[in-house]
Amino acid sequence: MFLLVAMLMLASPADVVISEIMYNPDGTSMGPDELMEWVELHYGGEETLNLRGMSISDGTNRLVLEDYLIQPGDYVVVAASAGAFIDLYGSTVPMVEWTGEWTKLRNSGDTVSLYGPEGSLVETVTFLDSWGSGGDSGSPADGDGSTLERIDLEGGTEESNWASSEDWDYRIVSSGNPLCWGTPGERNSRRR
Ligand SMILES: [Ca+2]
Ligand SMILES: [Ca+2]
Repeated sequence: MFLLVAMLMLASPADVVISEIMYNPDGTSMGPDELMEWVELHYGGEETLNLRGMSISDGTNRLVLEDYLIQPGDYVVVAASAGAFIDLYGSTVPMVEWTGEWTKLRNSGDTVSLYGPEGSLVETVTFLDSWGSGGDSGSPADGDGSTLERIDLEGGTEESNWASSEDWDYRIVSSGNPLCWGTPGERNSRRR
């Protein structure tokens, strides 16, 4: 019984989810894909977790997360370029460092897989550039500055659980851009 309780209290990489994806940044207002792509993770566990050794892959490239203690309920950003990200979003967004090769995310759609430190698959998101379009012809997440946001963080990775991010007012004011570049490090605008 003690062992069972102890196991339940362990922080688990399985409680980390991919919560937001910037796969096709707006080249005009943000910058090129190779600098401005990013992925946000959310941790739904109940004990502090070190993300070290967890990895993200698109099936070709793999990046491995460095030491980062994430608290229950928190978000953290994995950015293609930390410097470019901070230039655009500021330095207050929580970010985790990584080694390896950035998982260049195809703008036509791609697969993003999250792995535990032992290499076990946590989850896979296979998105298309039509996701988040809400039935319209084009999705704001496909190059217009929005991200793909996971609506229900405890829900699945299927299309119906993702939407394009909505505007953030202060960014509209400060940047003059009609879109917001997502909600990195924060609760998703489309979260349910
Ligand atoms: Ca891309
Ligand atoms: Ca977010």
